Amino acid sequence: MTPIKECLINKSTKINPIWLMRQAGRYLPEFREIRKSNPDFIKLCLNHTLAQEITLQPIKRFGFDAAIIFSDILMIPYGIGQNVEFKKNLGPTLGNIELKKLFNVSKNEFTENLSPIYKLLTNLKNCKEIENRDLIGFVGAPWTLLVYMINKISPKNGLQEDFFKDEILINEVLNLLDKFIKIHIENQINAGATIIQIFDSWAGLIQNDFDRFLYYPTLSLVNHVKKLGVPVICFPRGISDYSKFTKIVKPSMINIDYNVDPQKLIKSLDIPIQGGLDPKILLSNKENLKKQIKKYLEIFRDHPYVFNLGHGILPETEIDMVYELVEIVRNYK
Ligand code: 1CP
Repeated sequence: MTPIKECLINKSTKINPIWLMRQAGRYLPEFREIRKSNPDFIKLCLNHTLAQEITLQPIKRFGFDAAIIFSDILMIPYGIGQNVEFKKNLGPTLGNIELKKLFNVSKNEFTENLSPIYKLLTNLKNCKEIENRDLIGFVGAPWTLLVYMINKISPKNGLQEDFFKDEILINEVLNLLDKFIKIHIENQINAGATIIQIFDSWAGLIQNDFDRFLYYPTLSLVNHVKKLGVPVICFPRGISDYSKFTKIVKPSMINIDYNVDPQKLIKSLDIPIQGGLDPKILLSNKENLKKQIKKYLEIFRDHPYVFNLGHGILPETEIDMVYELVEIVRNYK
């Protein structure tokens, strides 16, 4: 059994399990090298040979306990026919939504559009590097995908003023997302994903209607994954009440963000926990890194815990600090 699976069933693990969000990405020189000659990001995600190489890069270097496939949460809007582009220094830009067109996309067409992702999983499943490791498939949560689809650019500077103006559009897009996210989950599991992570990176932007935007849409996905017999990890970044979220949504494991006080949280959570460390700590120094890592490992000493970050690893992170992090986590007893 893999270390993460042991943790999920509450067994004590021989080693402290570890993987990092966004481990297959821009902080790795070997990734940047591939990226240089592949300026079209969507095309790169659909190149299963290169995507496989990128997925395995962090495994070969650091021996993490899980490989997360190199793909993107925005492959779903792409798969249902919304234009998605990644412009340098601008992040993603999405095209207008033509609801009629999106509603006409069939399950087969969507699956065909994203077929290289499933091929990637099928091929990875048989790689020797994946032996005794989990293969993580993922999706964006409905809210976070809704945000990108309607806002059309990253909401890092806030949502567009008229974001909520078209109620009908919002409801229709949420319905579409529930359908196609489930298909994408099912296809990834059929192709070999052993865990699904749901990224709700912009959950912190929700101010009202938590049932409509956060709890029920996520619960619907979590139940779907569980029905397919695979564990599901939720990452509702930036919400104020992880305890309430966990009670309603009941994921197999919860990934906490770096604003959560782990000491307080542990008292109110009885499911396995992942993550927490602020990725900015990796930009400081080794002494501070050790101190901060130990804080999490000590607090979660008697709680099923997978070491990870409180958000994705930053592109400017030095490789040396990642080696140090892995060593500290692996040697901690
Ligand atoms: O070279 C480049 O500029 C591409 C950078 C890049 C990479 C490496 C993007 C663009 N996506 C990815 C891969 C990616 N995205 C993975 C691969 C597997 C891994 O984790 O190693 C995953 C899981 C994602 C998920 C993702 N994409 C999220 C959720 C997690 C998070 O970090 O919050 C989000 C919000 C996205 C959208 C996205 N894709 C890329 C960028 C730069 C962004 C964020 C844009 C923004 O700031 O709004």
